[in-house]
Amino acid sequence: MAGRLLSTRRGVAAARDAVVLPTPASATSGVPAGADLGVPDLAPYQTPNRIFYRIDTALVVPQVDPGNWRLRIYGRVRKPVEITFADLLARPMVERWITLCCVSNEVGGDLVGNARWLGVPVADLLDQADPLDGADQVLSRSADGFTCGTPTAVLRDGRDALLAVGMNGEPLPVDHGFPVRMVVPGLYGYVSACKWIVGMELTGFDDVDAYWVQRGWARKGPIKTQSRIDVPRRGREVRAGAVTVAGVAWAQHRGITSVEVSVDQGEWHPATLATTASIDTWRQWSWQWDATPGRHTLAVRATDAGGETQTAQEAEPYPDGATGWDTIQVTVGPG
Ligand SMILES: Nc1nc2c(c(=O)[nH]1)N[C@H]1C(S)=C(S)[C@@H](COP(=O)(O)O)O[C@H]1N2
Ligand SMILES: [Mo]
Repeated sequence: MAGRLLSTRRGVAAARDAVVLPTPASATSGVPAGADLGVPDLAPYQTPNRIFYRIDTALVVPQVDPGNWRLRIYGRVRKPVEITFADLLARPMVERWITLCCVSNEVGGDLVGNARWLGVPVADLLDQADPLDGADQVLSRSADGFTCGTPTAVLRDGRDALLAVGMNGEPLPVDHGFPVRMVVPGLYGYVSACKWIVGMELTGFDDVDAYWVQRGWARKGPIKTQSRIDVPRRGREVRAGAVTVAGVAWAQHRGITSVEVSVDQGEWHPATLATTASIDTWRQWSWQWDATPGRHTLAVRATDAGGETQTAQEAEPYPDGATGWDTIQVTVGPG
């Protein structure tokens, strides 16, 4: 049994190594000029695969052989679809920068990352299946039994919802869903980012609850606007004088329009925003602080393109995402 598991793992790793990713019909650039401020300890614009956060309900990472992989689109559709991995790779691919985040991320937490994904637009596959009216939920099924429920309308509203096969220029890492996963800008992972996906059932939100919804999390999971202070690092002492304060802010598919910092509950100072590939990713920000000796509290808040500023009201991640301002204590020593 253990021997078979090991050989399966080797087989899937070898199959992954053999995948040749197609050239996208619609490509994106590398890290855009000005998107990465290069501040030490600030999360890089592009999160490398090896440090990208992971959330799995499965105790053992599923090993899915792309040679046997099938995606079935079924349920309330006029034309059920079944495609192989080769079929999927032969379809026109798009490449996009998309920031993924977890609903269980605490304010200031690190369950968020930004990658360049390569994949097939979900909308094209749904069009082919031709959903029936009233099929308002796409229930994605993973090879490990996990399910995600995504609003059908969101998948068809023109955003870059992808069935991804590539992450940061390589085939999806096994841990991140090889051979195929879904990625949807603007929704938390638990309602959209199904890894090791093998099925998409068109159904209704009233008919079936997905995995985390059965455990009390919200049916719909649009992401909340968030911002985080990365620099100075928590607990780090700095010298009086010019101190760089920096972090990231995200409001996928709405976009971040401003970030502000406040010292000791004083006035809000506008931070400088880095550039970004699109409204579907986080943005780095920085602010120059003229720090005076003593203990200080720094807080950050972001405003999205809808004009909504993050609320100060603190909420737990459960059941639909944390709110509140990331706040850190900094000790400033003599200059
Ligand atoms: N099969 C499967 N897909 C899954 C999950 C899971 O546990 N199993 N977790 C979801 C959650 S809660 C999130 S936030 C994202 C995380 O994706 P990552 O592990 O690649 O960062 O995957 C989603 N897709
Ligand atoms: Mo998540």
